[in-house]
This record gives sequence, C-alpha cells and structure tokens, in this order.
Amino acid sequence: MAENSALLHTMTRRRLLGAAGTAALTLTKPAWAQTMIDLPLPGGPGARQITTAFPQKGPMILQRTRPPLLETPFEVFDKGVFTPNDQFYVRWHWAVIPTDIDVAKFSLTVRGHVNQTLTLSLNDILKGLPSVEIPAVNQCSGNSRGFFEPRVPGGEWANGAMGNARWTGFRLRDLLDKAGVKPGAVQVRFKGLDEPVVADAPQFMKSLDIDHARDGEVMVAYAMNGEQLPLVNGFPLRLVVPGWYATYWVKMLADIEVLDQPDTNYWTKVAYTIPDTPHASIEPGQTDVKMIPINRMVPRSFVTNIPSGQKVKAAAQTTLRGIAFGGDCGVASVDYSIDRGKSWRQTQLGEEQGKYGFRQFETRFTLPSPGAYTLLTRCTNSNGVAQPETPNWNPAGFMRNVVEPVDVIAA
Ligand SMILES: Nc1nc2c(c(=O)[nH]1)N[C@H]1C(S)=C(S)[C@@H](COP(=O)(O)O)O[C@H]1N2
Ligand SMILES: [Mo]
Repeated sequence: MAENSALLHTMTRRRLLGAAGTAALTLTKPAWAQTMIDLPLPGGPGARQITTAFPQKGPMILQRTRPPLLETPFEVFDKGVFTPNDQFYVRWHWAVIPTDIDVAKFSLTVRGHVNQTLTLSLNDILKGLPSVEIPAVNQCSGNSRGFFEPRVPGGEWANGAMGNARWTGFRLRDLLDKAGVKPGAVQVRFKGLDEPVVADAPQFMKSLDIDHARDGEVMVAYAMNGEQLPLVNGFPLRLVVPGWYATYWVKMLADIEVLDQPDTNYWTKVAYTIPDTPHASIEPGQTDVKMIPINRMVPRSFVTNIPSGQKVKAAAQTTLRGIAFGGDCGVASVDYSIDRGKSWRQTQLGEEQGKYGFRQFETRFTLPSPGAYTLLTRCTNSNGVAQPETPNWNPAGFMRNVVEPVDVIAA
C-alpha cells in the first residue's frame, strides 16, 4: 500500500500535467517536426513524421493527429521487453478527449445489474482494493495493417501499434464483487471519458462476457511500468484484458455497467469483428462469411536488431535478437531460418516476465557465402499454435501474425 499512496500523491499533481498537455492534444502547436521516417509499407506512401508534440510522449511516428494515432518507432523494441511509457503507442477513435482530469473529482461508477451502485473516487480505489500487477502486451487489432495486400482502409500501421508494460491496479472481479453482480448478468460494458465529435455517433464502449470479466486476470490499471498512466494512454484508469486485443482495454475508464442482455452497441457488435475462419482469413471480395467479435491474440515474433536491407558479414557469426509473444498464453519456442523456411533451428529464450508479456530471444547465425538471404523467425506458443507462413487477409486488416521476413545481404 505504500506504493499506492506514492501513486496517489503523484496523481494529485496530474491536474497541472493535464493542463500542460492541452495545447499539444488540440495541436495549436503544430506537430510538423523536421524528422521523417520511412515505413516500408507496400501500399505506400511510407514517409511519416516523427513527432514530439504530444504530452508525456517522446519521439513517436505520427499516423494521425486528431484523434491521436501514434506509433512506436520499431528500434524501441530492441532495448528490452518493457516498452517505455513515453514511447508506448497511442490510439483513440473519437477526438473529444479530456485534456485535464481533476483527480479530486474523478470517479468510477459500477452500475446496472448489481445489488449496489458504486461511485468510487481514486482514493477509495487505491486504498480499498488489493493491488495486483501483471505484465501484458497491449496490441491494436490492426497492428501491421499497412502490410495487408490488397491494401485495406484504416490506420496504416507498421509493426509498432503494440507495447508491453507491467500493469498495476486491481482485479475487476474484486470491484464487481463489491457491487454484487445479480444472477442473470451476461456481460459487462466499459466506457471511458472520451466522446464522439458529433452528437448521435456511437460512444466508444466495449463489453466482455461476465465470466471473462470475473476471471481474476482482467484488471483495472492505475499504473504502467510503475508510473501513473500517460494521459493519452488512459489516465487515470484503464481496463487491461491480458491476452486479448487492445480494443477491449478501455482507457480513461469511468463507467462500468453490468448487463442482463448481450450488448448490441456498435463498437461491440458491429465494429471490431473478424471472419469466423482459420486465422480470421478470407479471400479479398468474399462476402458470405460469418463475423464474430475479435478476441484472443495470436503468437508473433520480430527481429529487432537487424533491419531489412542490412549488410551482414558472410562466413562469420552474426547475432540475431528479437521479441516474441504467445498471444493468449506464453511463448514455448522461437525458431529461425536462414534458408527461406526449408530448415529451422531454435533460438535461446530470455527470462519469462509473465506469460502475456514480450519475451526476448537471441541466437547466432552464419550466412555461408556472399549473396541475398532472408531471415525468418517463428514463434510457437505454449498452446502449440505457431505463426503461419502465409499472411492472412480480411477487410479490416486485423490479426496479422505471419512469419515476417528480414532481407539481408551477406558480403
Ligand atoms: N476510451 C477509449 N479506450 C480505448 C480506445 C478508445 O478509442 N477510447 N481505443 C482502444 C483501441 S482500439 C486500442 S488499440 C487501445 C490503444 O491503447 P493505447 O493508446 O494505450 O496504446 O485503446 C483502446 N481503448
Ligand atoms: Mo485498436
């Protein structure tokens, strides 16, 4: 609890920090920094600005200013398994986002199909509920969408719409138990403080089934990597749904409603659905397909120390390093290939920092003679699911997890 009171102390200062962020969030100060970065997206154009104009954020790839879509520059992932808060990616759907949160007035409501409606202050929460910590990857459903061919509409992300953090907060179950869920509850719906730009557009809300909401892993976080959440990552509270895509990780969480009927709101029922097919994949143009809400993540791996196009020494040992995650479970192994997938060998895994987090892997390889090579890495998760060798396709550009090639020249 000592740690919690320190957090509460820093939280009470947020009002000023939030106010300082006002200008940057509405971008009266232009974000047009000098630096550009080239993202190798097949649909192009690949050039993006690097911005430092957002509050509590270091250099980020600017995908969109309003609402903010900021991508993590990929080299950040080589530095360790935890993604620093100031370079953690940012994604919002609606542009009306509070820029100033008064922590003394903030409250979280639990209502609906419960015995007792709760309205809790941050103080009530920090002092009244046991704290838990879980490392977990937060990944946008559309991470890597820019690599989809044929191209699909949406944020044209490269691979940086993901991050791994140590989340500290309390179990959603403990909160729901405090309110007392009534028999017959089927789902729990979550809403943040952001609002649509026009009055009758649907509020951003997401729902989870009641058993999932009460599984003891789903949590409400008030800290990320030991610090309060950056404003644009959901200060002061956000939902964390380990193993599930980030669309469910509702930010600036202020309202929790227990439902006795399945949620029919747009963001749960219509948006963020995937084809109910293997790898959520269909043929471009195919329409006769059942759609279901996106849910669990799938395994991925990325080389982080060798960018595509790099020259490496022929007939000499080179270090290959990267990060992997299992999706909805841990990483069992990460294999690599230097012969376009004809043969695979195991890499060495770094320590596991929670099964839902990133795990580092490393190996040494030797390219026998000068020429062009492709390096591949493939994660197999602890449920025995491996990354596929051909890309999936769906019209929303969701759930890419193909084995990613890194082209190198040995000389
Ligand atoms: N309140 C609120 N929460 C939200 C969203 C949003 O638009 N509003 N977007 C969701 C989506 S789709 C993603 S990918 C993640 C992004 O989390 P981050 O910005 O902290 O990286 O937030 C989720 N939570
Ligand atoms: Mo997302």
